[in-house]
Amino acid sequence: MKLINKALNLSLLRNVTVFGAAALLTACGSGTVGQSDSGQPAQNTKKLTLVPGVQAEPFYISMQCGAEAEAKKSGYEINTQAPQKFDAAMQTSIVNALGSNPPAALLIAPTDADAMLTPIQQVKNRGAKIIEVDTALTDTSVAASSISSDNAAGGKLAAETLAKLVGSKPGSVLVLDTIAGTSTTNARAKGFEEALAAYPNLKSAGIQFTQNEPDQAASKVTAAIASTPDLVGIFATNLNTGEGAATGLRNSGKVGQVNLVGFDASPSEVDGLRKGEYQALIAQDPTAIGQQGVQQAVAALEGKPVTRNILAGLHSITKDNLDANAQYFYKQSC
Ligand code: T6T
Repeated sequence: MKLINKALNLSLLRNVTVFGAAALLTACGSGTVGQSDSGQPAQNTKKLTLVPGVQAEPFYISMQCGAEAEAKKSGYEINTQAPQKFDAAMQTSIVNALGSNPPAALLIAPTDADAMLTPIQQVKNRGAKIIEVDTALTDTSVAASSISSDNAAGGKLAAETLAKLVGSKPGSVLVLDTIAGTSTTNARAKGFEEALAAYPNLKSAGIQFTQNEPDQAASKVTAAIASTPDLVGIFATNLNTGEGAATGLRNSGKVGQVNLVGFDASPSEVDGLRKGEYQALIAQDPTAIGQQGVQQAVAALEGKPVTRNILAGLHSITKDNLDANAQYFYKQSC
């Protein structure tokens, strides 16, 4: 099956431009000695911190690689502090610890669109610029800029891709989401379900949450196969749900019989696509998200124009165009 490789190249969602206040550095004056007017320690004016959603995951590793390369180019330092799990309480501890010594800018992938508001706002109150990378807060007044994939469009692209794979065969389709409150995967699931309505032969078997745990995704797939004999497709909204779904299909002996469309392009997913466990992947461009995040942080700090919303590219990858899309495979190290 030939699928259109739909590249939504880095484009501007809305051309809303804000001019960041010039970073005025004063060692004394009305503020505390040794602090900039923004409230940060003066020695931190070239320091950026990246707080991803979770540690040691290829999506965020690729983002970190992009951010580090861009920071080096711009003469900034960046350090990364990632929670052990994709968990708002764990991420809050990391963000709270920045409070007494805030970086000039915090690049963050909020693990919960609402629960992360207070800790992030507190870092902002201490003078740091806030840049959202990948996920976002519901409250759009906090970040100077947000860089992400167009996740609703990604969900729609996944539905179109799955519909082409299934053809005219009637059947049910299951969506595996991560955690309620994750802005990205929730938007993908919603975009998928809305687009599915255009295909009368495909019936939704609902959206199941997996807590971003591959094991939970695997057991949801095994259960769905047992309870839904006409299951023809699964949309896994991120790499953990995808990796779990592939395990579930293997355990049930249904590889290749139930179409699996995954999101992301981790080494394990790419390997699974090669082996026929997945029929398609929607790859994001986390390296570009990291690069753009740093560019926007630097612009905000240097009083240059900042773009409020930036969309990164999405790429539909199948076995047929796998090698041509190798540049979008996620990395395990920089
Ligand atoms: O899909 C990415 C990311 O975009 C999402 O917000 C959370 O999950 C991933 O990190 C992949 O596991």
